[in-house]
Amino acid sequence: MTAPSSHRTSAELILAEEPVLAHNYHPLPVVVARAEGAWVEDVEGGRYLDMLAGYSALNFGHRHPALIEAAHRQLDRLTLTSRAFHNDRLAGFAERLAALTGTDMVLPMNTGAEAVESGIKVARKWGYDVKGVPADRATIVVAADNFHGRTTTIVSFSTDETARAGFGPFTPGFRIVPYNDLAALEAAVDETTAAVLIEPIQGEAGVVIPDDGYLTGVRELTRRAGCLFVADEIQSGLGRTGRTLAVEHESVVPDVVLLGKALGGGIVPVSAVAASRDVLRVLHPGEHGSTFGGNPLAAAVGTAVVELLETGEFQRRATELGGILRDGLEGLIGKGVAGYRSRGLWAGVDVDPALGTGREVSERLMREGILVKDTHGSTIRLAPPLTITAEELQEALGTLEKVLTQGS
Ligand code: IF1
Repeated sequence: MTAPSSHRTSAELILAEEPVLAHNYHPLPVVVARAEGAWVEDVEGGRYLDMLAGYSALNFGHRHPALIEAAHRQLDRLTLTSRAFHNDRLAGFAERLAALTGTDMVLPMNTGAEAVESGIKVARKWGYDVKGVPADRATIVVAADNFHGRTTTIVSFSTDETARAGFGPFTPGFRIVPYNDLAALEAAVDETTAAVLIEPIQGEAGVVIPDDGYLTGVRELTRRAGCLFVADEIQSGLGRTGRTLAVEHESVVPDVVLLGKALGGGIVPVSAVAASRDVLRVLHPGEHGSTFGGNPLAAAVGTAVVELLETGEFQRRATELGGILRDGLEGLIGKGVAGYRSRGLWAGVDVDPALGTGREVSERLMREGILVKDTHGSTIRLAPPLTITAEELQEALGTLEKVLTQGS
């Protein structure tokens, strides 16, 4: 008779996963049991600073009071109707989200991948119905080293073999060009192109920030070519870089904005495609949908998230604390940090490979009470909740320096 899971140790709980949980992840050996703000606590009571924040799904920290309150309130009223009926939360959410993102129509979905897939379908349909691309000939141009999700269509245009191998046959209609290369992008766009789909900053690639002017160039190029600029802000958006949307750093307004992760406040999956009516009006009843898309619980939490972002507080925090993060990383150059890229409270840190792989450094940091996630090779990603305090951030940077210089 095994102990109830609430009394098992981390090791016992990790072992219990072995036979019963698909091995599609290699988690750090920590079993989280509770969390608040920027802190998580494991089953043995160990506390960690969460410098991953659910890959930017926890921009407002774990269990932000306003978001939890909105969820509790809605749980006691109504959670799901399907879109076969109206509900009294969805229009308000769509209005507030459209205003926040400078768009005028919203298609509510659930996961980021669903928002990307919906964005692809809307762009193709816009290509056929509005641009006049011949049937089934629409192309969409994407960037190498992209990450847009895990569906078979999305991995069809991934350049990461690990994400693609064994999942073919793949969806046609995508052209891949190097990121941050306007000439290559120009050469790939033609009369069949419905859209250019890019991340304003490439997350999984290691927080790769394009040259100043790249996003402006994409905007001008897609306008000249008469195709849509679709910005995947699922990870870069909602305050992470110090602006509501990362494209704002170049004052660029895409045709379509894809949102997810933090839109659900770290409580429920909420994603959306936000665009002008000219684009989203290509969808008619019965042509697209989702059981849970736009459900009242998601809409209530999403509305509370938008209200937090309307204050500008989190964007300001990401900018101000991002300065501390950048100064801290700058001070570690040559002390185990080979290089870094950062914008707001988001950084990709290239650790000196001689000190170990990203995974090894992540495990050392975990033992010192800091949770991060490696991306590729020796790069680790730092993306703390935007609610982190300056003191907590300094503590995390101090621990990073200790791990890199003392190799604990
Ligand atoms: C994993 C990282 C990976 C995203 C962008 C769409 C999606 C994501 C820019 C899809 C999701 C997640 C997926 C998760 C780990 C994480 C991730 F980049 F954030 F680190 F994988 F690359 N667009 N990113 O970043 O959203 O369907 O997951 O809600 O798959 O391991 P989703």
